[in-house]
Amino acid sequence: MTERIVVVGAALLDAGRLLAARRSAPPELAGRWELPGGKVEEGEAPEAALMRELREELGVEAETVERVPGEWPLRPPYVLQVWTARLCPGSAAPEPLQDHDALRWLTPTEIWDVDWLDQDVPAVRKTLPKLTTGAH
Ligand code: 9L3
Ligand code: MG
Repeated sequence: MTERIVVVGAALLDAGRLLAARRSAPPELAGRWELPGGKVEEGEAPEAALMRELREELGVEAETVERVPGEWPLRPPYVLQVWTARLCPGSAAPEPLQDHDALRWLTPTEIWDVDWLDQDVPAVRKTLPKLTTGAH
């Protein structure tokens, strides 16, 4: 039986822009851009995991808005699930505290200016309509 481990990613939206984070590790992923997040821990709800990851990695308080439908394969046994999210009122601005060395808020026309991880591309594509309609 193959164990399946969910990795959660955030499409963090603010003022019609999407936050992209550049990974600093591991070496094979460093320099590529991703939707920030990480592995769901045992017994943890996916949305709680995402809030925890955003706090640890970016120093922000955020809340999920809705699941981006779909699930994308990562290196087995991992699969990627994505939620749109927004900063809570009073949250600090995101900073690359851990695992990232740069952040960018991308407008819809800038979305493909960064070198997204291959595995994040379908999720980013699916998130794009939520940006252009301003719904978040
Ligand atoms: N991963 C891919 N896309 C993402 C995220 C958050 C993670 N948007 C991949 C990279 C790692 C694995 O999932 O191989 C676990 O992620 P992390 O815990 O290193 O962030
Ligand atoms: Mg991570």
